[in-house]
Amino acid sequence: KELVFATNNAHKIEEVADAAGNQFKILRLKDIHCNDEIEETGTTFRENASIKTHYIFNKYGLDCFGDDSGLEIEALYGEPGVFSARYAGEHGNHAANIARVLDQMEGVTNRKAQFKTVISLLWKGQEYWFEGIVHGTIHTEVSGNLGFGYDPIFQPEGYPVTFAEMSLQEKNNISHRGKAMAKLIDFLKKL
Ligand code: ITT
Repeated sequence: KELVFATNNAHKIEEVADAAGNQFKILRLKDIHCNDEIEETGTTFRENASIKTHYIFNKYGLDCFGDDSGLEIEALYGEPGVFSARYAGEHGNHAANIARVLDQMEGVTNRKAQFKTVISLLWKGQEYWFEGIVHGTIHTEVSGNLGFGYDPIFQPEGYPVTFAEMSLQEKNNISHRGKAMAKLIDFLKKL
């Protein structure tokens, strides 16, 4: 099975390729010669995941899946949420996004947060969704330099380290994306 993964995020590609193993072949946007930035105008992860897959299907007619994800912090009423990639303004400026979160969380005792991923799959004209959540807490400073995005300030429940201090495989075993991917793969295997 061949599937296009509708993302421009190289870290997501790495994690997803690892989660998929050799069970199906993932094509990157550059493999189908697509350099487009897909505009995310939705207000939920589900809507944005759907926007990504519909864009690719409408333009190329290919089966594909897309991942929309983000960090939801309880004390910030679910922010940054769908704005995770552009919380400090500029899309994908992870250092600035982390700085803004740490700033907002200064002096806040409730450090609870969750990462969430919603995957949209467009398969033979039908859409399916798969979700994954991991609970954890927000650190008061960065630790670790692996992973991407908010990984250096997110400590998953039950572990003594942040996602940025875990190998890709360790993170995939417990992460929001790892869980959503496991559901997607399970579904694809049954087709
Ligand atoms: P695509 O839309 O092209 O897939 P993106 O980076 O814009 O890539 P999102 O719109 O889903 O992806 O934004 C997700 C943001 O949430 C991402 O840029 C990170 O800041 C954060 N994020 C998502 N998953 C994460 C993870 O596993 N670890 C750390 N931060 C994550």
